[in-house]
Amino acid sequence: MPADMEKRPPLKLVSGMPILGPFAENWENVVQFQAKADDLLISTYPKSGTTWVSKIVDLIRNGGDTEESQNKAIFERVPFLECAGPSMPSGTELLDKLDFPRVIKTHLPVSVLPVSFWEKNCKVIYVARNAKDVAVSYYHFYRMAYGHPEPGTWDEFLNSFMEGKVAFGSWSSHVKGWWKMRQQRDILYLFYEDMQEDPRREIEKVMTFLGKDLSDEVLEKIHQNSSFQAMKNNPMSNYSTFPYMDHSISPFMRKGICGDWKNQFTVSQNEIFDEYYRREMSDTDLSFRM
Ligand code: A3P
Ligand code: EST
Repeated sequence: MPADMEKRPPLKLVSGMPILGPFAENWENVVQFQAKADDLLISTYPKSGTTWVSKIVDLIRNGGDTEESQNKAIFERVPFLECAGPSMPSGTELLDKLDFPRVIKTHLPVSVLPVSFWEKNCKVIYVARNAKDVAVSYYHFYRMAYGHPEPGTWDEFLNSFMEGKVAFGSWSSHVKGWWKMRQQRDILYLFYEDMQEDPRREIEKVMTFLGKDLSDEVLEKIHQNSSFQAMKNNPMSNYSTFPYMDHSISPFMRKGICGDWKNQFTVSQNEIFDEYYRREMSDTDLSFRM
């Protein structure tokens, strides 16, 4: 870890949204970011399948060429717009050097997305995952990725999550905001649970959205190469080459399943969470499978 890095800096607020300390320092560059009309945006709340769908998109775009997809790590092929930290290029710097057309990752809610994405009418792929599995996955990510504040105990983290006092704020506002926006914009709204249920079907949805037509053979290759095991074993997609993460605490590619929350929530936490969930989701037709 570089000497100039504070291991667990506090979150900061940008336009009312909590964000990682170093990200807040670079915020002006994010606000000013100039999207191009052919940029493809991959948007998610953290831990909802961002890396998985990034890998699928990357493979579809290069026609299933696994060699090309291997020449750089996924976090370099699909730069993270608002990312910034000591001794590393920021997301906006990486994007300025990237060949067009670009694929861009973001965790920003609709309310703070740089306006140029709306002005240029960029295509967006949004992935949502059920709140309970997101909370569990996020807790383990906070533990392993320095740069996040101390998560505290699981119970403390779960309370912060329900209060929206975690990086990127409230899960419910995020998923509902993008769900509403899909009626007005060119947004493909996917669910992690559907990707688990039938990855081939969801890969085909992405292919159609990108205006591509690939053979069954290529689609099968993409399916194999984007499976949990293949990505976990692949240094270009398992974040093992990324600094500031301790995979011995919890690997980035952790479990990759639906319903892991059942191993983490107590009966009482589950009751409290269900109450929170009913409250937050009473004003939307968006629904999740747990
Ligand atoms: P778990 O912590 O539940 O295992 P993100 O990329 O948005 O940070 O999301 C990370 C989560 O997606 C982790 O969840 C990770 O294991 C899971 N994931 C990543 N690639 C996957 C794949 N190919 N199939 C299923 N799950 C995957
Ligand atoms: C947060 C969410 C995410 O989906 C990916 C990453 C990669 C960049 C990470 C950040 C994160 C967590 C915190 C850091 C940051 C780079 C420096 C910072 O310490 C590890």
